[in-house]
Amino acid sequence: MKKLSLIFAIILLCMLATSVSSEKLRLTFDHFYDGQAVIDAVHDLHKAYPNLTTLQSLGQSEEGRDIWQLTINNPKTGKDTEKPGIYVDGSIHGNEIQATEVCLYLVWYLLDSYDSNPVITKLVDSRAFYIIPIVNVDSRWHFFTDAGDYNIGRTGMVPYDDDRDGLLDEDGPDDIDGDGQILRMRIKDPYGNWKSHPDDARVMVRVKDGEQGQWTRLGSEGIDNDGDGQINEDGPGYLDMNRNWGFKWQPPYVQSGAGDFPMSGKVTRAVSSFILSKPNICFNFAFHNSGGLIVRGPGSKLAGMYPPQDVKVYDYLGHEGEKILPGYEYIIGGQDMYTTHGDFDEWMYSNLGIFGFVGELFMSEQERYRLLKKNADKDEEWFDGTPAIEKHKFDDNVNQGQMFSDWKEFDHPVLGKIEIGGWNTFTTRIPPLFMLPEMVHRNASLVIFTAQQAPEVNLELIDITDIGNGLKRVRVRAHNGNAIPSLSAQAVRRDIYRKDMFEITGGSIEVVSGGIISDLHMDRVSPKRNRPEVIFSSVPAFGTCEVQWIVKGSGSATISYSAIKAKNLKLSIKL
Ligand SMILES: [Ca+2]
Ligand SMILES: [Ca+2]
Ligand SMILES: [Ca+2]
Ligand SMILES: [Ca+2]
Ligand SMILES: [Zn+2]
Repeated sequence: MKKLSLIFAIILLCMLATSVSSEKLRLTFDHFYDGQAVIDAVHDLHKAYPNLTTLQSLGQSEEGRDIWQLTINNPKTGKDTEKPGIYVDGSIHGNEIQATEVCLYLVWYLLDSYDSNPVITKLVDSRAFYIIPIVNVDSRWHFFTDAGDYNIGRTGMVPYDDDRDGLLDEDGPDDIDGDGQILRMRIKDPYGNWKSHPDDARVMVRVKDGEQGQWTRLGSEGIDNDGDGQINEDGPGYLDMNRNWGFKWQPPYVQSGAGDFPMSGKVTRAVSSFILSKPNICFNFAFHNSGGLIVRGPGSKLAGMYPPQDVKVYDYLGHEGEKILPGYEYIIGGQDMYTTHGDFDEWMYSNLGIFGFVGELFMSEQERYRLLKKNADKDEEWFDGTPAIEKHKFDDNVNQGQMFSDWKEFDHPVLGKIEIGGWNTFTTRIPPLFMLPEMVHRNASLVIFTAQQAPEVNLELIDITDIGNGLKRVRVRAHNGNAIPSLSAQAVRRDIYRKDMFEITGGSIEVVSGGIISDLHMDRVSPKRNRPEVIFSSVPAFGTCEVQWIVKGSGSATISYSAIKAKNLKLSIKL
């Protein structure tokens, strides 16, 4: 009897064990992943899908944290570098936290849908995805552990003397009331520029000329740590990792946060070395917040104009993106927003010829509390696209007051009686949690749509014609039905990569001539002077590249197409 119950117990345990291990990993997006939770999530994903993923640390940050990079590739369908690569990263600005959730969701969604959704299965089998969920690992970590606010923690943790007094990071914001957040300070002042809003005392409105003031705003919560008469003048950092890249980098007096020299940040260097090891990357997404934008370069006039063929690629994907992300706008950074030097995106495109978008996640306009018409007073305090009073009503009635800490009196050691209050840490640039699932899904969908548009080349024989004197003319066509070309026009004009290579080989043939067909119908060919058996070109977006050879001899021959950013192909023919 005892034996029997023992056997039953073992059987039961085995059943339990299998039911646990066969359960699919679920990542939920009803919360933000703090520093350790992100590390756990990428490791769990790798463990749950060991055949489709590789996980590595690219090196350590300034504070010694690993920069985790996860690759999604199915080795059964080829090496990752033999497929078009899509690079996705998040949180190069550490306070722009939801960028990481988009990366995690994308990874989870692709892996979870593999095998069950044929669209995703096909995509994962034919592309390589390179994901770095957190670039600025230090600052995103601090964002969750230290008292912070939505604007703090953009920097890489490289000590920097912002006020040039010889001391590094000696006076940052302080949580002086101990509530775990850095909020705003204000002081009663009849000569101040602000007064309370008549309908909502939490909101301040700028006074009109001649009007009596009520408040002066004093900026972020803090004290004068070093006694120099200024408050919060030299906070932690300031290396802006998205101004530190090596294309037309400008020093800090031109571009604040640029660092001492291009690629001076440990993380910047580690990420760039990784990218240089994957020449198959054809598109990149770098997620930031906020604004609801799909941004392309050029970020500054120094980058010059982008070639029109590449602009067409950007426009096609950008306009589709606007439909995938309702309310988001596709814009040109340097023209429609502000000038940036040394940013990642420009380095990727201008130096490496890799297309890319910056995804500015979340529009504060979504926190509206009004009908679809703009009727707000322009003098009110606004947050991005939303007047503060509307945002308060949204918070009160749609988010049950979780977004704002009401003004409270506080005895400041230097300023005396002040008030501390304002929008909480996880607001303003960051969506309320109930909006997070849709945000991550729609943005991952734009990545997936773009990945589907990676170059996919088909090679076909047009014809083999006997042209007399023992010569045969062989014509082949490479066709790309997708929006991303096999090489960007930037890559071609700057000679960044070896071009796509068409080659004809065969035991008993001699290649007499070869070249790119410039007009198939008019039989126009640009012959190649040397080694005509090898022809270099690229396959445009939604287009074709046709080549021809004149060969002597007969028997079987092979035509091969080899590309850095598209799959290699072979065609066997009989001459
Ligand atoms: Ca200083
Ligand atoms: Ca500093
Ligand atoms: Ca505080
Ligand atoms: Ca100070
Ligand atoms: Zn950013």
